[in-house]
Amino acid sequence: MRTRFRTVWISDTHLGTRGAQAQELAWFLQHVQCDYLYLVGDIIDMWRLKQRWLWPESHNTVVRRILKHATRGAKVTLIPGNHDDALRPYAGLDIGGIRIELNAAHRTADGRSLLISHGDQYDLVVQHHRALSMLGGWAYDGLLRVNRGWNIARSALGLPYHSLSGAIKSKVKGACQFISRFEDELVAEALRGGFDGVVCGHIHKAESRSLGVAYYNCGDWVESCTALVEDDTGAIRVLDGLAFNAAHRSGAHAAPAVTAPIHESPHDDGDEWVAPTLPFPLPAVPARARAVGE
Ligand SMILES: [Mn+2]
Repeated sequence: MRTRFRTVWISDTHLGTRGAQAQELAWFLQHVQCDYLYLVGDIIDMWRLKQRWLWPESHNTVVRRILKHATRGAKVTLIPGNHDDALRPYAGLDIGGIRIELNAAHRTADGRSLLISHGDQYDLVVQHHRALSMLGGWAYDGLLRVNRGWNIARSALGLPYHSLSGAIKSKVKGACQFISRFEDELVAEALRGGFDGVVCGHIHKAESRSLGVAYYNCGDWVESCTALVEDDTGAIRVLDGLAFNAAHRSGAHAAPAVTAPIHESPHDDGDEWVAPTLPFPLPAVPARARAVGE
């Protein structure tokens, strides 16, 4: 049984890293149904994959479930982030039913227009100090490893999950200033473009609030496991993916879940999958486009 939303946004899944919560994400993707699915950047962590190849089967499962949404008729849009900026030259192309765009515009059910962007273009650290931000990424990965050890110890003692790295980040004053600066830049960009709001990712901090225009952040699937969802009235909220998954596992979502008919075979559980036609060889990338995201 799947829960229907009009739109689902996810970002910062960082597939290809050990921190990626691929099993939870695959479960989530299997149990939602939507008309629009936006992948708001840092979906595949190509920076890390370049350093060390890591691709467990669960990461493949996530990719299959995303493609499955496209074959079921959802409009799937991928907006590359800084960790998957190698995809930026392919903006404007359709690959396996997934539309790649540098930024996108979304019209909500209640008629609002939203700018959708990963957001790193508005992060001055990433923009001008790529080497520095990669070092930051390395430090961040170290923190996540510590966080995993911390929570293995906590669960052994019967204590609930606690995000150590989240707690440290939210207490660091510099991080707070960095985050509010990032939010201000994105809100300003939305205002410049005449949008009613902005949807982004990048800083791994899920959010839904008004900063003059609506500011939505998808969060991530490394620590917090969050998504943004829009219902048929146009209301958008942050969804706790782990709570959603737990409710589905316990059957709590079973009855009222899907309101719209799903046209598919009763055995369509999400894993059997027909390979999409890829436009191989991929078209040559114009030299100018390569500069994007550097
Ligand atoms: Mn990012």
